[in-house]
Amino acid sequence: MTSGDLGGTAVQTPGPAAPSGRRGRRAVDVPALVDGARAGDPRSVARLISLVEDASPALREVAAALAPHTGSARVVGLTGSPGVGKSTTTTALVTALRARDLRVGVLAVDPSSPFSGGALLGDRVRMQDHAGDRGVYIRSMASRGHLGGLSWATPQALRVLDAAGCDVVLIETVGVGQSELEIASLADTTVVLVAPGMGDGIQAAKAGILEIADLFVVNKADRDGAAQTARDLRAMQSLGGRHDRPGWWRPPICRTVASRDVDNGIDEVVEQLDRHAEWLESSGEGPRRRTERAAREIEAIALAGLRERIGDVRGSAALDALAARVVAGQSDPFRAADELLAQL
Ligand SMILES: Nc1nc2c(ncn2[C@@H]2O[C@H](COP(=O)(O)OP(=O)(O)OP(=O)(O)O)[C@@H](O)[C@H]2O)c(=O)[nH]1
Ligand SMILES: [Mg+2]
Repeated sequence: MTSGDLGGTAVQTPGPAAPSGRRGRRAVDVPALVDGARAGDPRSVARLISLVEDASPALREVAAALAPHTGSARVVGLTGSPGVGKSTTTTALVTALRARDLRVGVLAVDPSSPFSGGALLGDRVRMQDHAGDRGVYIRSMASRGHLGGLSWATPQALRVLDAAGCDVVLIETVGVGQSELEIASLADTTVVLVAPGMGDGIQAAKAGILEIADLFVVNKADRDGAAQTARDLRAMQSLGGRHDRPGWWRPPICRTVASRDVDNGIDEVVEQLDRHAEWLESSGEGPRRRTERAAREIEAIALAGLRERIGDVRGSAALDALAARVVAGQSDPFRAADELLAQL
């Protein structure tokens, strides 16, 4: 399935089987799409995300058209081990944020996520709570590019949702390898989910996840050991970290039963998210994170461009000539690389 099955407002994900090249040839009216997105038209949002995801020739025009309308969305990343309850918590958060009349975008960046066609029918059904609600956009993204990580297109999709007037964008990504570090670089607030009895706390400490969390959620608090897991986290926090700096944010630990409709602890999570947002602005950390995020985006795009040009160079006469000089001992690989870069 695609997330489009979820209802009118779920944003269609292009299937991997879509013929390549088709989109590039279709004429794109970028200003009309941006106007549509800003007016809350889900199809325009979907089309814009497809354009950025597919690195369409219109990508630059899209980025330029979106830029003046971005910068107001709060980006909340949710990460954690497979099955910890990220999608369930995301769904509950959407409900809570909608109750406050906020517009919400959801990006699920993980092939195994129910949003992107995973096996967990239960979650798909729950997400239908939000079908037909024009204040919610749901989009799953293939983690192309980095293995298991956030695709490079994710920040661009974020910009689309931002320009489309989302007050909050939730990004779900499974906590494996690099992805949680990447999510931390994308998000204003990073929520790390753990569950009792999964040894998550200890794994989190090992993987450096304690450092990236702005908020811990011990989900599945209906299970034995939730209090112990919260205590473990607290104990590990007391060992030190960046939150020890004076005036710094100390990540709170919330307990949730995200699968429950009521009394699920989600309101407390929303409150802590608000508190963190306030702290981000009052401490100056928010603007710093946003600037760092933009710098990473620029860097990624520049490096991709560079890689493309280097690809053009591969097998070229210029590279062959430099290689011959290195082989002959007339140059060294560092100098040759400098010369190659100078030619790009
Ligand atoms: N008992 C209990 N089960 C829960 C709770 N939250 C989620 N679950 C269940 O845990 C399972 C996994 O939940 P998901 O929300 O799909 O977990 P996830 O982290 O998104 O999983 P992946 O995207 O596959 O990594 C589902 O069967 C949920 O119904 C909870 O608070 N308590
Ligand atoms: Mg999930």
